[in-house]
Amino acid sequence: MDLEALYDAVIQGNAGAVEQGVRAALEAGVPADKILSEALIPAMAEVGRLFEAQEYYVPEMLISASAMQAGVNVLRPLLVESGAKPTGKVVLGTVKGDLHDIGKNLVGMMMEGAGFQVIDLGVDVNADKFIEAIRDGAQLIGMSAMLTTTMPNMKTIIDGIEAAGLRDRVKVIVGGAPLNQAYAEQIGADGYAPNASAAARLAQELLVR
Ligand code: B12
Repeated sequence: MDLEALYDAVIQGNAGAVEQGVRAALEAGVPADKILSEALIPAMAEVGRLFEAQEYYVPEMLISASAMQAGVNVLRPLLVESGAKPTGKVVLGTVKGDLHDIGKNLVGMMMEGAGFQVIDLGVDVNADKFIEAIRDGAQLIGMSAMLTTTMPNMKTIIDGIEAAGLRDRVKVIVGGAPLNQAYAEQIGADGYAPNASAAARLAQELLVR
């Protein structure tokens, strides 16, 4: 299956075809990051466009998300491959009120691939859980938000970390489709990255230097 057929299979929400297509592409020598960036991720962007155009509704979005996940599961071992000893402890979570986790999961995989120990707090994560993770030794936290309505919760969490007296113990990075560098600065984060590989590079810059 070529990358275009793979793209279509995600949009159609055909998890079996996506899984097979990813395996076939890998066997044909297509690199894992190319399969992600040229088929799976653009397909989800198209699903978002279809949702906005009211051609897709939440169930279709969910079915496409599962299909994408089936492909990502095949790629996972290749993305996290790293012989290195952990270079730092990273804690990730999608912020309170937000259930989108595909992007965060990819960030986790790229971070593991870059040699970090990654602890994933899941979705709908509040300040208390991040604070506990910092007390447990997290050196960097990465927050994800995909909704304009949940973005402000990132600031609430940063404020909570500050109020707990822990802000200078941890680096905070943020990401998700509605965010940008200016917003990250506005809420007092240490950095923003637009995609998973940039997120791993940013974590390295902030921690390993
Ligand atoms: C799949 C999907 C869903 C699935 C999520 C399944 C899952 N397990 O994640 C389901 C069906 C559950 C869903 C529900 C909803 N969704 Co939705 N969803 C999407 C969709 C189509 C794709 C998101 C995705 O996975 N993209 C692919 C990944 C790889 O990209 P990414 O998440 O952006 O992540 C990358 C970067 O952002 C970055 N990154 C991400 N996190 C982090 C974190 C850090 C620290 C860093 C540095 C970087 C980083 O790196 C990632 C990898 O490169 C988007 C459309 C879109 N264009 O994004 C809409 C979208 C986000 N959803 C939307 C909406 C409105 C909803 C609902 C409110 C719909 C409803 N009426 O119920 C609900 C909200 C549920 C909730 N409380 O969270 C809107 C948001 C609009 C807005 N401006 O707020 C969008 C944009 C669709 C649209 N165009 O209208 N959704």
